[in-house]
Amino acid sequence: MIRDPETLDAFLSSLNRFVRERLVPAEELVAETDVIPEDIVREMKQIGLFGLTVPEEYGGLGLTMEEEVMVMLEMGQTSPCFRSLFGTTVGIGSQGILMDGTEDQKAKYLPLLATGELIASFALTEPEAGSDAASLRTTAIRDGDHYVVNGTKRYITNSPHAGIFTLMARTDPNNKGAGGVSAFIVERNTPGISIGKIDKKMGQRGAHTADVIFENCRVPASQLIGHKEGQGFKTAMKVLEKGRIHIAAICVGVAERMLRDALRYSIERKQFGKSIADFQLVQALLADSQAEVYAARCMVIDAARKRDEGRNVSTEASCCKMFASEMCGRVADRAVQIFGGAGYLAEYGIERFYRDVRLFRLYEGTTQIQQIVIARNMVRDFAE
Ligand code: COS
Repeated sequence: MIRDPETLDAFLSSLNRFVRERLVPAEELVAETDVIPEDIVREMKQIGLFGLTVPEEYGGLGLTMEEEVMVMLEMGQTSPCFRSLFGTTVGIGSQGILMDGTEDQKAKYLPLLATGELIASFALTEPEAGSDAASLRTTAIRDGDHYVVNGTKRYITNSPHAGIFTLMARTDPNNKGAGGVSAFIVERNTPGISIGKIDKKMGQRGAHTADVIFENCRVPASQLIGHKEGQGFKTAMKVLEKGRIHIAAICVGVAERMLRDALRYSIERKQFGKSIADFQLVQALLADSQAEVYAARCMVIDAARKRDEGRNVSTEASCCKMFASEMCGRVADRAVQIFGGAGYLAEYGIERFYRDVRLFRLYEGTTQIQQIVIARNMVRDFAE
């Protein structure tokens, strides 16, 4: 759903200018230094990127899913690390509060998240609990007015910068499944939290992940999301479901960018006396990529519209995440192929994207997890 096309178009065209004039020229610097310059972060806050999904009454832009997808298609036109900076705050880090938090919790945190004053991270994954998220071992044991949290969370995006964590922990140690898990808002400055060293990753330099370690960390009971125990896994699943459409949109945007770069190169690059774009085998690489980008774009917009209509989009969200991330990987591979030897060199930039996009098939649910979700839903729907 697009609420007001004119306002959205104005926002998207100023974002497009910002991406082209500020972010694209900074890509190499960020890749070299692993740091997004402060002035760029400031501008991202001013534009409102940290408040995209926060409702207007809490100071955000309150975008619908379809509008958010449009913004992510635009953000995909540059290195994915820029999106990552605010992605956990507008996405998985804050959505649990928005979806299941109490009015007090929303009023306290959402306005600070919307301005970017506070960064949110999503702490679900653990060393021994990745795809099998419901098996998480971090415990939160009630002790008077507090919960005592112990455990380690792994690969937590933006944890070195986070002011709050949406933490999933087991409040009922006798229930080893999803029903024993609760979600909390944990403030970074709570004693007993430490952040591990920043992970060295294959790509997405400028976006930081690290372990978050909880040692006898006393979290006030009022920080339990929705003040309800045993709901944390469902909160996490709902958050991830929305996140999967968001990530799929980014995959489409980045694929468009890589394909445009590859197309430009194929037109400029001459071999056998003509542009390599004139050769049918190169044309096949371009055409297959274009068709797949278009298919993924249509899927993501369709899923977003259905979600805005209030329909159950569990299957669609996983289809989008699976198809768009795999498509993005194929486009990256073809783009490197079109660049030939130059595709292997850092100075042409495409190898950086090739490494960056590999993550899309892994995080917020691997391709194999999306397959499980899709097939399980098909079987369930058939039986109904
Ligand atoms: N919305 C609302 N509720 C949901 C849901 C959704 N999208 N998905 C699952 N649930 C509910 C189920 O209905 C079930 O509730 P009941 O017990 O009341 O029936 C509960 O959550 C447990 O669900 P399920 O039985 O499907 O859990 P499983 O342990 O089988 O796990 C998968 C399901 C594998 C899909 C889940 O663990 C998963 O998504 N794993 C990947 C995690 C991930 O994406 N990690 C990325 C880290 S964050 S970057």
